[in-house]
Amino acid sequence: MALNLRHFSSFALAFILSISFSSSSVWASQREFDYFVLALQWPGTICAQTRHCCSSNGCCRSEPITYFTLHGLWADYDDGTWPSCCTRAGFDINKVESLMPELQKYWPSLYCTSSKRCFGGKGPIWAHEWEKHGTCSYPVIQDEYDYFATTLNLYTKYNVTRILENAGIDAANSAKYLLGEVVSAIKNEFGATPLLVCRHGSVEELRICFNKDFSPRDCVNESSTLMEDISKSSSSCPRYISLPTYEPLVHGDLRGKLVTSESTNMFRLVASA
Ligand code: U2P
Repeated sequence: MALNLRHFSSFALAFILSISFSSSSVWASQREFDYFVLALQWPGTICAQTRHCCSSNGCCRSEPITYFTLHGLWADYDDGTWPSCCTRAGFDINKVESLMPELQKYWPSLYCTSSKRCFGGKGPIWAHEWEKHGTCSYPVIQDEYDYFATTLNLYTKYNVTRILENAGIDAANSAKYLLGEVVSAIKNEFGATPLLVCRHGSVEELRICFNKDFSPRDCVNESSTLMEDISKSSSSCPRYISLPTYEPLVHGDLRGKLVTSESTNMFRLVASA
């Protein structure tokens, strides 16, 4: 029995060691990142392409979203590449339960298809972003909660929608803004050059970048040698760009809107009686 116990404890020890060794070797397999990209999406551009609705889709809310929403916080290399899926720490929604109201409001999926997870299967956008990018932001970001809390903090601290509004750049279907005007507005307030991604002249993404101590820094620019970044640089935007709005898509889950408009009508009826 004593022998068996000894065997069991050496087996347990070997097992624990192999787990910790394999997870640290995952860290070691991709070198530490250089800087952060905070990627924001413009729902007006993305929702205009969304063809159908689902309850988890931000495009299907009763009111159109007229502020930049979060895409993700990415750990990138200076050469324009990035590590991905660095550990096997799978997304656990329970760990971010307390952040849910903010995540739902500011970090909704704008697509109906669920997102790819690192080691098989699909999940919400948060699972994709944590597993693909968050697990690579060690040692600055320590765990899943830290990843989402840090991202929400940066998003709130550097309110890009407000910065643009203060510069007279608003969500509008007909207005066109000079690309240089948009870049300068961000640069003046944020202190570093952003990167814009456009689709047919509409802003699809706006990215701002940070050093590892979260001080603002310029995003990787067009001089990058990578095709991926060249196609995704501000050069994908024409000289004049827009921040369009959209009509919320209608689906079976729009009871919120019906209730609101019914109650508004009721209020009007009462008020006019
Ligand atoms: O641009 C297409 C997708 O590539 C990933 N990306 C892009 C630029 C960058 O600096 N870092 C980066 O990770 C993003 O992948 P996703 O998170 O969407 O899977 C981006 O959408």
